[in-house]
Amino acid sequence: MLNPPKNAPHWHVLGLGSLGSLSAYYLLQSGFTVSVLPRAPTHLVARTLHFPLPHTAPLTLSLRADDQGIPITHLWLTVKAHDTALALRPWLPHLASNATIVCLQNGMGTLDDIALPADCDVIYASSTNGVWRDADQIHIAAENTTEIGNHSNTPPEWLSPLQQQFSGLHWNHNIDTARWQKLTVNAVINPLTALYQCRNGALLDGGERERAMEKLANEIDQLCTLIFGHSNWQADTLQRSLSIARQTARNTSSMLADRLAGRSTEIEFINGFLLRQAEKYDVVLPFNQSCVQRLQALNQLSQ
Ligand code: KPL
Repeated sequence: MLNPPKNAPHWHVLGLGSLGSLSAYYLLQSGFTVSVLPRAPTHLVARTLHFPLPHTAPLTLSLRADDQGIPITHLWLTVKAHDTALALRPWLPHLASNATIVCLQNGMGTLDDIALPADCDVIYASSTNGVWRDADQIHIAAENTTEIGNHSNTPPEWLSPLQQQFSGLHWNHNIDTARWQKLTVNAVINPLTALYQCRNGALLDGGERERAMEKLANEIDQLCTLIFGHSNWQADTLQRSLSIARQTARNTSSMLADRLAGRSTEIEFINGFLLRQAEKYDVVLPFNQSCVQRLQALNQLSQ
């Protein structure tokens, strides 16, 4: 572990799923102090997590939420898209007016209806790391890249020490494009892995599953071309999805993991978000719609 950087912020992590746990681990390894926010301020948690990282011996990490007096100046937000409003609400009064919020979640539109402090700085992050959690065990199936940024060219000071531990973490001032690219890949891989109940790599069957990927991707490219224009959207959603499915072949997608655990999935904020955009542009995405409906039905069964 490194020495704490000068004037290092204290980080609060909300959402100890796979990426949240891994982020907390990297923040601690970079020398920052970290607290985990429990789901309700009155509810203290202590978690022990196991990280069989490729470069280190397995290790156990304890995180505490024992400093509730500290205002939240730096929040690492990794709750599931559909849990965001509920998980964040009790902490809103504790957020500093100029808080930095790093939002590392699948999906889009998660903060739309939340009254964040007016001066807070929302930084989005988008990761293609293949990570999953099984009880307190974190499994890293693929260390890829994580783009992080707002619209500024200058990264915050805390990024540099973090980058030394968080492999593949890059500042990207054009984060919107990165987020759309991630969203579209998630919209192809996640619902299909959840419906076929297969790992990412098993979508690459040269047959029915790949044809389903193509149908989703074509509809999505049709929509994104309308939103961004031909010159700004490369219409390569299928190629990017095939490539990520190959790179994360052994991974259980987050949507399949939710489904297997009997939890609600993020479908409303991934393909559901795309359907809401499609409505605004007066287009229909029939195959996306049918995947959303099938997953919504499964969400209802899990409630
Ligand atoms: O983001 C992912 C997810 O599972 O949510 C991918 C990149 C598809 C890796 O599994």
